[in-house]
Amino acid sequence: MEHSALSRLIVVSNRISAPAPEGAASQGGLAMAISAALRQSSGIWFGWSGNAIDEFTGQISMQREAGVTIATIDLEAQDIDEYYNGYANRTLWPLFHYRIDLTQYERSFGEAYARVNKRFADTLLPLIGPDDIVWIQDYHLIPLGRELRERGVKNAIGFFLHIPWPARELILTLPRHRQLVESLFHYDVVGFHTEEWKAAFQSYVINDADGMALSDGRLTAFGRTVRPGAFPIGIDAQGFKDLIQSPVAQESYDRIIESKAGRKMLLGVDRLDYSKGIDERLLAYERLLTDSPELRRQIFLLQISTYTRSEVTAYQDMIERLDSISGRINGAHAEMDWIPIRNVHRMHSREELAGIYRAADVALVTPLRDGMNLVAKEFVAAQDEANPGVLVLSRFAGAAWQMRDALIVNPFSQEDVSDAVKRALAMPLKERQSRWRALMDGVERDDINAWRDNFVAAMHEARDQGRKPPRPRIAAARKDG
Ligand code: ADQ
Repeated sequence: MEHSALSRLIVVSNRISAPAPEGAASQGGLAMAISAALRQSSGIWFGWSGNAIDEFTGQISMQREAGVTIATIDLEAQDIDEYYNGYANRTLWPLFHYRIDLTQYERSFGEAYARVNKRFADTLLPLIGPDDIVWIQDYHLIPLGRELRERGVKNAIGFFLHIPWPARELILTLPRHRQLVESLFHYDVVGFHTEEWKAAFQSYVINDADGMALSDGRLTAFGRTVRPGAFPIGIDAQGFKDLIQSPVAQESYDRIIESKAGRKMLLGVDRLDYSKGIDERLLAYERLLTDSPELRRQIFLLQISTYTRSEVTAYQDMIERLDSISGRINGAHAEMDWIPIRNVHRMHSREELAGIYRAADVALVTPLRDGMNLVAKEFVAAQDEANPGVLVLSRFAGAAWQMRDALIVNPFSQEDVSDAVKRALAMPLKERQSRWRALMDGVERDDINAWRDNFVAAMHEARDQGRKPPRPRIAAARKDG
């Protein structure tokens, strides 16, 4: 791809994962991919520092880390409470994950969301050069494009949503839903993980916003045109394979193998979140133990769930529920030398995780709704091709659109999940290998770099199209007439 030397990439996200030195083992895939693109174009990564201050100043703190310029601002405590813990994590997150029962619609949250997006726009504006391309990430910042346009920014601006786009019946419950969707029409490109989320967006636009789909795939509504696209995110597949070779990964692999004592290990790895279907997974596992007593003592489940978003009550309730379900199952089924569930809440390094994935026989990735789900891809990348584990994957994860060779399940059905686990445990080596090969080919092809390059190319294309001289009027008239 040839881009103008003056064209820098500016990435904006709520939080920034600090870039580690190039190739550093513990860097997350998204941070790695974005940092690499920023390095290439001498770009900037802009976001909230994570710090609270008494009164917003708009002061930007600039740092260079591993060849990337990081620009951060501090937010007021009230903003963090109402915008981040409020509108982002108590309103949009549950609603977009189909949990209308957990969604809170408080006017103060919506006001803070608008206020913080204006603050982002005001502080970001002076950093944007005439040829820069601006790429905004995720649901915290949907209105930022419109705010920049209102301040005169004519640059190509793209937006990528990391979570699902919900069905129109759900988004209609959001006060001022029209305004939120209208904001997306100020971008040149709006990206989703899958065709399903894109279609749900399109369905709202056509049915509820009097919009129209053009023959080239763009959508028009609100007097504007946007290009929606499916850009499935991937992982740093090569980097993940390399992690397996690290001493830390080897050590965690050895520890698990030793502690398995010849048993088969089922594995769940999740951020502790109600969208991940952890309770439902434990109940499906309980069902398996009850219905297939011959498997008792032959298997165990290692469930690693890391506590995030501790400010939000729904998450505090979750940890109690999870501990109580796993405690009950262990109490009912454990024997003096066998515990059916290892329930772990601590955070693991990426290297440790790689070793744990490799030692697992079956991965249970069973979210009730998930934009993509990278754990599914990491598990595949970590397997030993001579003896790979089996992926059981929810049909409601964006990843199910790509990973067709997994055992696809309905996470709401305990029987379905329990049957899939039985099938995975009994799967012959040849079938495990052929399914794994097909999955791994996809993980390597559609990796994080492909995701980034495709999106950045779409933004460049949108910018170049915007710059083409207008077609002569006579030609247009002839075509129309
Ligand atoms: P998340 O909801 O965070 O991301 P996911 O895609 O599964 O979900 O990514 C989780 C990441 O955290 C993985 O890289 C995983 O290794 C790591 N992780 C989870 N538990 C961990 C633990 N206990 N210790 C260490 N690491 C752990 C959002 C969307 C997803 C979408 C991504 C990327 O919700 O649907 O796939 O963004 O777009």
